[in-house]
Amino acid sequence: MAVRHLSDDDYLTIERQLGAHNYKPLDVVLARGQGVWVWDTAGRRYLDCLSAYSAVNQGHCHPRIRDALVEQAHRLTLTSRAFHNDQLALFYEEVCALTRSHKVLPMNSGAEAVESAIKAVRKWGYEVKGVPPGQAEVIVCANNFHGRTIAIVGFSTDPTARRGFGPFAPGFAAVPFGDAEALEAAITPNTVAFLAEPIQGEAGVIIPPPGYLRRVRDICTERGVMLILDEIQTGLGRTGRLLAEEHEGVEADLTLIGKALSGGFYPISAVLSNSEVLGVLKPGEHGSTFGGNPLACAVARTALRVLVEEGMIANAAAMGDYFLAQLKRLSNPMIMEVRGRGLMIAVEFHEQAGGARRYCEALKERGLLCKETHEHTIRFAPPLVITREEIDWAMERIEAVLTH
Ligand code: IF1
Repeated sequence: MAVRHLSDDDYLTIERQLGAHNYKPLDVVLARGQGVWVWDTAGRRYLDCLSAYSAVNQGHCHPRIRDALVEQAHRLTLTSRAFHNDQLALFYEEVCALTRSHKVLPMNSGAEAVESAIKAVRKWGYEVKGVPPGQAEVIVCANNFHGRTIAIVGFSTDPTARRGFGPFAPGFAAVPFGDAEALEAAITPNTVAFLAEPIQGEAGVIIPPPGYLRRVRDICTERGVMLILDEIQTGLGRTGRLLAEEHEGVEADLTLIGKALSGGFYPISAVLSNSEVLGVLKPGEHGSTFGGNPLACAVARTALRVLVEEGMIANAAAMGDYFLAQLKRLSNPMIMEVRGRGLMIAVEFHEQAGGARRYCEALKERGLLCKETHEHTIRFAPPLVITREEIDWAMERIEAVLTH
């Protein structure tokens, strides 16, 4: 599509006039991406330390995924699920083999995968566990982030995510993240599932105590409660393992993936089931126009393949350790904590530092793009293809900004 050459101000003015103001982006207009690098309309280069919130784990415009998209786009893009197509079964086979899953429900956005999992466990609760109709409960964590739909923001504990959007769906209770005993105490005979992120992303890369997920797994097994792990941000290599649950050696009953499932080329998400929960869904009870479409499946198959074949997961582990070690050496009394796992890293500042946004703006001026979360924390999450030299390049700029 030919690009009309507007000035950056023109782009921002049009967005301000015609777009809903539901974001406050950094003032940079990007035009091109390749690997860890993106370029703005003036040709200035930036190292992307957000990866579109972990949707571009494979690096921007990965050539093999692009070719898969283009090749499939010449053949067949969408049939609806009223008919079969020649990509869906192959996607099922490959994603199940890779994640040791038994069944898959393909959707489009992460929130849709979360909503689909909630529908499935509720139905499982009524039909298999014997929960009285309409009484199913799902336990979630305080400071969760699982998407922006009404049901999901209804169980958010963030006032900004909830304000003005009620009334909300009943049947949810929140417990502190990282506290397995609180989960155990909150379970009732009507509890059908516990939904959690293995590491809370939006909350600021909150890593639970060692053994927490192991304990949660055991509690859910003992009490007949389905464990749903939302790996939409932590999954697909981000934390240095294919799935973050692997760090604790646990297997969820339902695992949610999205974002990097397409390497940033196309919306596709999936509910992966290690138990027969997805078996309760019968024809006509759930669906989506684009869910499981051949273009999404062709892209996802290649996105998963390059993740594994090009050693991106091991690279995320090695480069994450290196990046974290460099960041921990920063000397600035305003830094409260540097934490992370793999290439999911955060630097949290004391409130007196005046907020993380100004650091992000200063880093942007030096060619590094990152995003603050909840005022005082900067997230560093570059594509998993980053090299040691590129981290050193980033550290020069981070040191110049974060130690003054
Ligand atoms: C925004 C946050 C990150 C997610 C987890 C489900 C979803 C997300 C763990 C829903 C999506 C995105 C949404 C995007 C910004 C980004 C985000 F800041 F919002 F919270 F990554 F931390 N589970 N996260 O992180 O997936 O429906 O968006 O495909 O809404 O601003 P989605």
